[in-house]
Amino acid sequence: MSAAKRTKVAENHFGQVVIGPPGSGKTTYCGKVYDFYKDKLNRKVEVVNLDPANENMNYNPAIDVMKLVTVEDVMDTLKLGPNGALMYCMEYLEENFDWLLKQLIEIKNSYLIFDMPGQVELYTHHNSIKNIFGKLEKMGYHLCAVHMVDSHYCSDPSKFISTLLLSLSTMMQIALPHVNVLTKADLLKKNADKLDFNIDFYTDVLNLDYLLDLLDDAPLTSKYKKLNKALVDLIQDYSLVCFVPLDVKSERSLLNLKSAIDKANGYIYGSGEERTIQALLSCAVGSRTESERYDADFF
Ligand SMILES: Nc1nc2c(ncn2[C@@H]2O[C@H](COP(=O)(O)OP(=O)(O)O)[C@@H](O)[C@H]2O)c(=O)[nH]1
Ligand SMILES: [Mg+2]
Repeated sequence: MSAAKRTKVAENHFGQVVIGPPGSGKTTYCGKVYDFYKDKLNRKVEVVNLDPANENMNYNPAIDVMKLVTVEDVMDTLKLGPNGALMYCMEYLEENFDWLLKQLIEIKNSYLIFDMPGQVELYTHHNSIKNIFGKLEKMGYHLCAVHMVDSHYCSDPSKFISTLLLSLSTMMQIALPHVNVLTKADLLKKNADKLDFNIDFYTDVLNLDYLLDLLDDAPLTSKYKKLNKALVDLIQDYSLVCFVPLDVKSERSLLNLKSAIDKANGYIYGSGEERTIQALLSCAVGSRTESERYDADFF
C-alpha cells in the first residue's frame, strides 16, 4: 500500500510554499527565513527544496528533490529544453509523491518551508504543484502559498498590471491560503522618487483607476483603452490582490511577513514564541507591540 493511502491524517503540520517567477528572490528568502525563524523565534523549522534546478541553496535542505530528479539529467536523457525538462520533473515528482511524503513524515514537529522552481506556468495552469500540495492539505498539512514578485514591476504601469493578473491567476490555480509579496523592497524604497505613485498604492491595490489613466496615455497601451479598462475592472472585481513588501535583509520586514503568513494558515505558536515576537517587536519599534502597527511602519 502506498504511503499516501496509509497516512490518514498527519499531525498538524504547518508550512509555507514559496512560489513565483525566476529571480524574484525565493531561494534567498528561504535561507534567510530559516535562520530568522530558528535563531530569533526559536521555531523548529526545516527547508524542503523542490526546485530540480536549484543552484544557489543558501540553506541545508532536509529534503532535496535533486536527489530524485534534476533538470540537467532530464535534458540530457530525454533531449528536452530547460522548460520542458522542468515540467517533466514536476510531473515526475507528482508521480513519486510517496518519495516526498515518506520523508515529510519523518520530519516531526517542524515548520516547513518549501523552496519552489520559478517557471510561471507551474502556478498558472500546470497541475502538478497544485495536486501535490492539494494532497498534503488533505492529510492535515496547513500550508500557505507565499507568492513572490519582484517590486521592479512597479516601475511601469503595464508591467504592474501583468503582475496583478499573474498574482490573481496564481491564487485561483494554487487554491491555498495565499500571501502576495513584493520582493526587493529595499530597492523599491531607494527608487521611490521614480515611481508614479506612493508605495502603498502598489501594496494596497485599492484604486486602479489612476493606473488606467497612465495606461491610456502610454504609447504601447494607449490604443487598448477598452482592454485596459476590462483588465483593471477584473482585478478590482475580485478584490483579492494586495502585497506585503519584503526586504530580506530587514528583520522587521521578515517579521511583518511572518505575521501575514501565520494569520493565513492559522499557525499555532509554540510555547514562548508569542513572547519572543513581542520582545522583537518592542525592540524594533519602541513602545509599539502590535504587528498591525508594525506593518504600517515598514516604510
Ligand atoms: N536588493 C535585494 N536583492 C534581493 C532580495 N532578495 C533577493 N535578492 C536578489 O535577487 C536575486 C535572485 O534571488 P534568488 O533567491 O536566487 O531568486 P529565485 O530565482 O526566485 O530563487 C539574487 O541576486 C538575490 O541576491 C532583496 O530583498 N533585496
Ligand atoms: Mg531559487
